[in-house]
Amino acid sequence: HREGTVTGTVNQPSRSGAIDDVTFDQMKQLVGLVDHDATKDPFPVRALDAVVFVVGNATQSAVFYQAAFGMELIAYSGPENGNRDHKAYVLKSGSARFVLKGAVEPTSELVPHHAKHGDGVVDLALEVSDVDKCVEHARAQGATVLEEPNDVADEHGTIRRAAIATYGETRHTLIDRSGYSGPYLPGYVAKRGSFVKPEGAPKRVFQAVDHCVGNVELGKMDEWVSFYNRVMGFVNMTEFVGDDIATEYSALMSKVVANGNHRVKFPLNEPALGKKRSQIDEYLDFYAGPGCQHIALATGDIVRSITAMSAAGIEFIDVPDSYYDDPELRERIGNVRLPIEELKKHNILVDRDEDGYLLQIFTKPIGDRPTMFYELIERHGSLGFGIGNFKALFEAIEREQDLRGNL
Ligand code: TYF
Ligand code: FE
Repeated sequence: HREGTVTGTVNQPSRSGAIDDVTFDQMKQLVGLVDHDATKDPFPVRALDAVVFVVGNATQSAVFYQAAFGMELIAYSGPENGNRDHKAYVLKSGSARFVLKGAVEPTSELVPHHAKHGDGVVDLALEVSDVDKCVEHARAQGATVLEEPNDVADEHGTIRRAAIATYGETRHTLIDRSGYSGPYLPGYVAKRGSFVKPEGAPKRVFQAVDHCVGNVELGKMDEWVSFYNRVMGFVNMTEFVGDDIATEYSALMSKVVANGNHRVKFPLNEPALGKKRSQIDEYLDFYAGPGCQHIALATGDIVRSITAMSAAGIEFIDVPDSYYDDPELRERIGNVRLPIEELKKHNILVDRDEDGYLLQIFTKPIGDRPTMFYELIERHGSLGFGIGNFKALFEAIEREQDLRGNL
């Protein structure tokens, strides 16, 4: 899937309401796009439209994402503009958009959802150019259609939308926003935050969402890989974690699917039997089912991003000194743009493959439950996910699990 031409329209939505702060070339660097002829795609995806969360307190989470993730508040929906059910805050950073929803009415559907799962991702919304074509294909391939294609309009124009079910209680809303110029969706009003960035803070902590990882039940990974292949025309990426890594170091297996040009990448994990209870089992227990495990945020300057987030109180997984002191590390990674001392100081992991290298780091879980966390990733040509780091990373994650009383 490296032949053909990059369409150039992907992630360059033409109207406002779509996120267009990052150029196609920057995006190619940041998230590792490949050439793809979208005309033959049965389910053409332009971009990740938004990551939608249900949280216990959206008003406070909106401040958290401004303070700790450097995001900018751009839109809002709530009781003041006719939405009595919940408050929703829309934040952006570069080409990435997050939507945070918290119940206002005690009878809101968000209340039981949050009681069951805690804070988490409910929707990985996708921007598509033809909602009806996508839904027709998805239905023919056996997908559950949660919302039939329909128009929603306000004074800024019309969007067309639908939704299909994916793992657990997660969905993919499909949105064509080509006829819309509002700040997000009908029902939302433009809103700025009063949060003021600290002196010296970077313009942005991250520029794009690189990938969104799903945790599914034991034995279900291949079914979900096949779902994305059949229903959404996603292709398999080569990197995967097979049995041997799983049983030796950590108890999980992982495969990655992506849309044609790799703008949208969804790794899928399932637990495997290992020495200790799998980190995926821990997630499934505390999230009460399958769901989104981590979101990787693409940055052009990982040290700046880590520094800004740490200053705001975000904690990252500690990497043992032995990772950096291993004489084979230099051999494995070759020349990278930061000295090993600098990588060590910031707990940054490095991996290299035939296309280049990547730098990555992982936060501790960001909520009360040991469920969702974030990754920062700085790509230099590599299209991978850091497979060379899995041993060190999983051992570090297991140490955190131990502290939580995991056996
Ligand atoms: O997305 C990935 O595949 C990497 C590695 O629990 C990873 O970020 C995989 C599973 C996991 C933590 C990190
Ligand atoms: Fe990742």
